[in-house]
Amino acid sequence: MKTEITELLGIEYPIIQGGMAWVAEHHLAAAVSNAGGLGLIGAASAPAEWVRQQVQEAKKLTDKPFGVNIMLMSPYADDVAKVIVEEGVQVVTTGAGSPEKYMKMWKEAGVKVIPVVASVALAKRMERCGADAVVAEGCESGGHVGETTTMALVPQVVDAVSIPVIAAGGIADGRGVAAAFMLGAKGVQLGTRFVVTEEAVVHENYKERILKAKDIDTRVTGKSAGHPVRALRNEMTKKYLSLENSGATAEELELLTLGGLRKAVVEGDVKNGSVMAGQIAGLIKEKMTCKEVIEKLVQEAEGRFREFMPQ
Ligand code: TUI
Repeated sequence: MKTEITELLGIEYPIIQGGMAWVAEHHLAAAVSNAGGLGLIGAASAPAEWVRQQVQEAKKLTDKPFGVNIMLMSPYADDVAKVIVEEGVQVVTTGAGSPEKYMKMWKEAGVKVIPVVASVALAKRMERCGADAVVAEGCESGGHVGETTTMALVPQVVDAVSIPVIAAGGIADGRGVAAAFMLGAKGVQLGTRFVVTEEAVVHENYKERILKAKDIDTRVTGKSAGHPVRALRNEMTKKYLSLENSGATAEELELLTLGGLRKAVVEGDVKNGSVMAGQIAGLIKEKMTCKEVIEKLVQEAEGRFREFMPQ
């Protein structure tokens, strides 16, 4: 499975682990990188010094390339952007905004920059300002989502840019990987699948909730506030959506979600917390190691390719 993405990043398989807030810390990132994919540390809304420490810890666990995801709505984004350069991080991915203002600094330092985009327009802007690749993330994903599905978004982004495109959203097995390649992607990014791994430092209740999830179990809250977030349905999403439908203020709604992801990931409160997960959660039936996940993805995808293209 050699592609422009394995070449660009110096990794064995074109499989990237999503930079999930609270979930993607150094143990998970190092495990994915050691298994031949690209692990990411999710900076989320954490202070820059936490990110620095995570990068230093990951370096102790792996000598393979790994990256950091910056959530651009974070109040600490400017400082995290500098830590990336100071710590010699090889790859940065960005989410929930445009990283244009950091591009010059990162490119001068030789950092590979891969913005996550949910539209063709942003993908084109990112190519123009020097991005090395983009992640086209469909709205099947967990967390902060755009409008368009992976199936519709990926080929449109592929046609609009010349840099390699990585597909994300709705992928959790080798069939999804093969399908993404058929759409023109040169790599895949998976989030939810990597939450349910031995190495993910996530409360067992969260992993169990994903294992029990069915196809129709996710909900999107926050559309009215302009920050749509996909999570597994529970007491929180129920209350949120009924308040949102009755025209509650942004402040009232925020009270319901404040610290919600931490509550679910760290405390295991999967009733009142925010159990962010993608629509593919229903496909995930067992906890595995990151190495097992990656080996299975590759084996299944190669099986699909052989079946349809026997030569
Ligand atoms: O960023 C993500 N997923 C995330 S971030 C996150 S942390 C959070 N927690 C609570 C509330 C909100 C966020 C959880 N999940 N994925 C990448 C992504 N980026 N998806 C969509 C976008 C996006 C959307 C609009 C990127 C850019 C954009 O507009 C930028 C512009 O300037 O046009």
